[in-house]
Amino acid sequence: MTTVVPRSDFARDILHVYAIITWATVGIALVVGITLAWVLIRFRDRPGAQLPVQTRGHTALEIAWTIAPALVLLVIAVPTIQVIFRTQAAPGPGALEITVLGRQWWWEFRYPTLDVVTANELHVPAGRPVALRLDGPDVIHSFWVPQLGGKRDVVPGRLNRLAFTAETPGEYRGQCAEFCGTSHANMGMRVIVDAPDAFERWVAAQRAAPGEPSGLAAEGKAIFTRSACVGCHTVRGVSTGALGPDLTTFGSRRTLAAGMLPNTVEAVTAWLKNPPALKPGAKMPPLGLTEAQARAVAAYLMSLK
Ligand code: HEC
Ligand SMILES: [Cu+2]
Repeated sequence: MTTVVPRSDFARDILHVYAIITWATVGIALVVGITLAWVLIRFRDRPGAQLPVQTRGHTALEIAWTIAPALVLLVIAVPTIQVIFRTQAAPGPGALEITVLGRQWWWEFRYPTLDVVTANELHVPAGRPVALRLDGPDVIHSFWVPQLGGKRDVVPGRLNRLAFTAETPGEYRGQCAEFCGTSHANMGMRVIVDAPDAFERWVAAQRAAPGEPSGLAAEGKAIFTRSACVGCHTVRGVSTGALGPDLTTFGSRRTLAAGMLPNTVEAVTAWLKNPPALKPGAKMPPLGLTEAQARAVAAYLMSLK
């Protein structure tokens, strides 16, 4: 999770500017440090030393130390502005459109052209530009996946865009980068860059109708459908709530609660019993499920792949 190992065109552009600024400031630090050391030694007070020559109102000096910083700023500004324009440009045709909604304290990802909705784990194909539309219903968040792109703010009522082409399949961690309340620090995400055929398989799996569960999972489904869950969560074909993450293929996610916990039966069971105990401020209330009920519902949710 480091900006200095970029894995997209966007992240490479950012690193380029970052490198220019780093080397420019290293150079300035050296010049200033060495000059200071030289002055301290050369003009130090010695017994019987004369006062050094005093300089006042030296026009050439004044001009020099006005122009030098202006040049430094120019060296930094030109590539920075170029990169700002490049990373704001509209993505080319063929880009995959994805809507990113920042919510307290999780991420929703919608693929309007593919009819897929998921949360906290964004799948993108390697080598194809993706065009993110950043929007959000509550407060300001910031989308940041150091190796791929960002930071770009997610501002309610204002559409921001971010486009990048991921280069290498793998899993990349991201984090909300704008303080947004109690569990801001727990608002992580994962971007999973798939090879193109693996991405196609993932999309097909997301769109497939969920099978009918059996055994413990069937019990869990019965509890789910008669609980408040259905008012907040969508499971395609079962419920249409919109306050919490879409759970249609919850079992295919690697993590739970915006990257906080591994997606295991134990963690899901603990989560269902008392979400705010695991994630401070979580906007899912404890629903009074017993251990056995929570296990059954966890079995059901894990079966949704
Ligand atoms: C008042 C609305 C509400 C109700 C009722 C509710 N949830 Fe949630 N749920 C949420 C919200 C909001 C989140 C996101 C919490 C977060 O990560 O900060 C969430 C998260 C989850 C997650 C984790 C999803 C993920 O991908 O990380 C699961 C699983 C879940 N809920 C299952 C349930 C079940 C099962 C029930 C019923 C027993 C239920 N929820 C009832 C709002 C609700
Ligand atoms: Cu935040």
